[in-house]
Amino acid sequence: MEATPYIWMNGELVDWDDATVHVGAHGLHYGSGVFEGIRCYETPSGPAVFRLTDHMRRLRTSGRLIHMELPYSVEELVSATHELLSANGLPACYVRPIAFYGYGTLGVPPRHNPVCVAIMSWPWGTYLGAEALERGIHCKISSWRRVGPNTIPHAAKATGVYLNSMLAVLEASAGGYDEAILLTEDGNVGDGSGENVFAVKDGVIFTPDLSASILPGITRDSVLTIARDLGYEVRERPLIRTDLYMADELFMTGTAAEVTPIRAVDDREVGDPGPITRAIQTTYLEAVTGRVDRYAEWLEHVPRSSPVPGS
Ligand code: PPE
Repeated sequence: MEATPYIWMNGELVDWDDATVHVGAHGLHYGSGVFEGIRCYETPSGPAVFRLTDHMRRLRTSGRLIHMELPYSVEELVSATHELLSANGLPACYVRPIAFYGYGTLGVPPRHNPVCVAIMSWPWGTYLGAEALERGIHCKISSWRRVGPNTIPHAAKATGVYLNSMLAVLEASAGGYDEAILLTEDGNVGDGSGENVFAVKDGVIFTPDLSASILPGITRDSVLTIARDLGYEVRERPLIRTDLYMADELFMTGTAAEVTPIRAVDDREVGDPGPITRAIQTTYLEAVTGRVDRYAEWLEHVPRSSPVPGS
């Protein structure tokens, strides 16, 4: 990862190298944290963060789901992000807020552990390789099940949940695949290791509904709006693995992955990205880069000048 000048940490900007944590931090031992993945894009009217407020809302919701009250409001987190991005001065970047139980007592229940909050930003290119957006990727149904709703709240973007994703994606890449798709405990299609999954059949777009232990993706939500605006029928309902095998088109969505076509699942070829995938991908990429007026409200522009510490 490429270092940038500053990280926002517990209310102030600190130098990248100074944003450190004690090894006794609760979050390190028990995965008791929540985080976000957000992208800031270069637009004709300057850098803009895609749905920043919605991401910060989800961060606080994730916290509540694991009994963690964040010490900053959504508005404070939004302005902290603005402060960081104008100090780092990158035209486009990935933004990673994280909140976790810090150093205090050690033991499973966090009793005297402060809630630490940090926001990092750094350049992050395509998530699944340079060709992924253009040509599509090969996926493998994982032998690991996605965490169930009665295991860890699946709507929480919690750090500990990503051990589940890590096992799945390592298994997929060891088998020569680009990405894993995890089924839910009851055998329906869940999420990729870091994406939501969509299938197209006979012109209709399908995606698992929110009860299917998926993360309520903000890209998913944006894509559902875009798809309906483009005139497509969208159905949120349970999908099984053979729905993926028999789909006309498949794609994944996520902040990092954007709209990534899938060309095969379990070596069953879906083929080159189809017209619906392409239309949605094109509109999404135009929306995030400020080239469609209709979605201008999704873009939260970074104020041009904020004081930079020490200057
Ligand atoms: N499901 C999972 C499991 C997931 O991690 C993500 C985001 C999504 C769906 C899509 O959510 P959204 O970004 O709101 O559309 N994964 C983030 C983390 C990636 C990482 O490797 O770290 C992301 O895309 O930023």
